[in-house]
Order: sequence, then C-alpha cells, then structure tokens
Amino acid sequence: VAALAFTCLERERLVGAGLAAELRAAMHRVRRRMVEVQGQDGFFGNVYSTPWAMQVFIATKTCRTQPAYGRAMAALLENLDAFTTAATMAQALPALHGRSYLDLATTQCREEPDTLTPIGPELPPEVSGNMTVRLVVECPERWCPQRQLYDQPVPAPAGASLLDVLRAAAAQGSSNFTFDTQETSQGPFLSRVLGLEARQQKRSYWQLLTAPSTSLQMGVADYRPSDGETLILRLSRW
Ligand code: B12
Repeated sequence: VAALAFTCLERERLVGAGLAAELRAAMHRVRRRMVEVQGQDGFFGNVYSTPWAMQVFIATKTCRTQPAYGRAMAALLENLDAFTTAATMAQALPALHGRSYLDLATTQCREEPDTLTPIGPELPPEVSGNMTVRLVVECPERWCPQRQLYDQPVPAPAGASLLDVLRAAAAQGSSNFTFDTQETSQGPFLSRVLGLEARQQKRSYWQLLTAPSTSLQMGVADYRPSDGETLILRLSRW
C-alpha cells in the first residue's frame, strides 16, 4: 500500500524533483525485493497479499516486462476459489483486470453501463454428519497463570466454520469457554477469549493456528476445520 502511495505522489507530481527521484528509487527497491521473495508457488507472501503486490507492478507499468508478474498472475488464476469474501475479492479484482487502486481516481463510474446483476452468495456444499475438533487456548505471556488455558474436544456439524466451533464450545456449559468478536471490513475479528482481550496498544491479538503451528490465512468465519484437527487460539504479539 505504501508503494502504491509513493507511485501516486510521484505520478501526480505532488512532490518536487528531488523527492520524486528518491521515491522512484524506493519503488525500484520494493519491486526488486518482491521479485526476490516470490515463492516457488508464484505467490508474493500468500494468495491474499499477491494481488496487492501485483498492483505495484501494474501502477509502475512494469508488469509486461517482469516475468515474476506473469508467474503471480498464473498462480492467482489457479487459486481464485480462495477469494470468498467481499474484502478479499475487492483486493483481487483490480489486479485481475490489470488495474491498480490508483486507476480508481480516473475511473468514470457514471459511464458504467449498469449491466451488473447481483448473484446470491454461493453456499458451501452441504456436508452431512458430525466432526470433533480439539480447541486449545494458549497464553504465552509471563503474566498468564499458565501457558495452556483451555484444551477440550468440541463436537460440531461437519463443514462448520471455526466461528461455529467456537459457538459450540461456548454452548458446552461444562467447559466455561467464552469469546467475543468485533465486526471489521474483513468480517468478524476474534477480540476476546476466556475474558482476555487482545489490546491494540500492546500490539497483541488472538492468533489463529492449526496444530502444530501453522498460522491460518483466514478469519474465524471463513476457516472450516476438518474432523480431528487441533485449532489453537494463541495470544500473540505482532
Ligand atoms: C495489519 C493486519 C493485521 C493486524 C491488525 C491489527 C492492527 N491494528 O493493525 C493483526 C496482526 C492483528 C492481524 C491479525 C490477523 N490477520 Co491480518 N492483516 C493485516 C493487514 C496487513 C492490514 C489490515 C489493515 O490495516 N487494513 C487497513 C485498515 C484501515 O482497514 P480496517 O478494515 O480497519 O483493518 C482492520 C481489519 O482488517 C482487522 N483485521 C486485520 N486482519 C484481519 C483478519 C481477519 C480475518 C479479520 C476478520 C479482520 C482483520 O484489523 C485491521 C485494523 O484494525 C491485512 C492485509 C490487507 N491487505 O488487508 C492482513 C489480513 C487482513 N489479515 C489476514 C489474516 C489471515 C489475519 C489472521 C486471521 C491471522 C491469524 N492466523 O491469526 C489474524 C486475525 C485473527 C483474529 N483474531 O480474528 C488476512 C485475511 C485473509 C482473508 N482470507 O480474509 C490478510 C488479508 C493478510 C493476508 N494476506 O493473509 N492482521
């Protein structure tokens, strides 16, 4: 996002010649760094950060000459089913159309032919039966009474989201599990677990992981655990 902002400042001549040259040099370094860190799978970071990175090549008009961009586009097209929420789709669509957010400034929406028709959200396929997920809550902070605050099996309908699993755990009266979420543009954000609130000022958050230690790439409402999986909610720092 910062790289896009730099390009905007330079392109719109909002800065003097000296700073413009520095911004161009910074953009060059950013692109070189992104090419260096591109994974074997073609992604810059993960599937959700890749469209952002592609927008930088688009905005700086380097996408045609940069092979890394072509590899990223191929990887993105192979993984379109990962974009299930409005927020992630909004980040991928410009890149898929070869546009960056900077193009929005000159987009004439009034000239749109208004031919878009809303479609109902595609519901995930119905899965019958039940599953059991192990839910673990970890607090590695020094002030926590113990590192592991909760460890219980939670039965839930097969195909349920992690949010459904948390609700099922809370409904299991015997285990005293509680949680809270906050609505954000990306969907519900897990803000409090077992009465412990993650605090912005302390740069702490409830990280979602699948055992042994893979950080999830989706939020509680989108991630659908499998039968037998162990999910960890860990109070972490960013
Ligand atoms: C900064 C950031 C964070 C910070 C936010 C705190 C802060 N004060 O800055 C922290 C480290 C806490 C964070 C956590 C997580 N994040 Co995050 N985060 C981002 C990032 C880089 C920028 C968001 C932002 O500032 N937007 C600009 C502001 C103005 O908009 P905003 O709507 O107010 O932003 C808020 C929400 O986005 C919210 N938020 C941040 N991440 C997430 C993730 C989810 C699922 C939800 C519902 C909300 C949310 O915090 C922001 C600040 O308050 C985005 C990347 C991106 N391209 O959007 C990833 C991103 C949104 N995060 C992502 C993920 C996966 C997570 C986690 C689920 C990771 C994990 N395994 O635990 C957790 C959320 C867990 C939970 N408790 O629910 C993914 C979401 C992908 C998806 N499929 O939806 C993104 C797109 C990164 C990526 N490429 O994988 N994140």
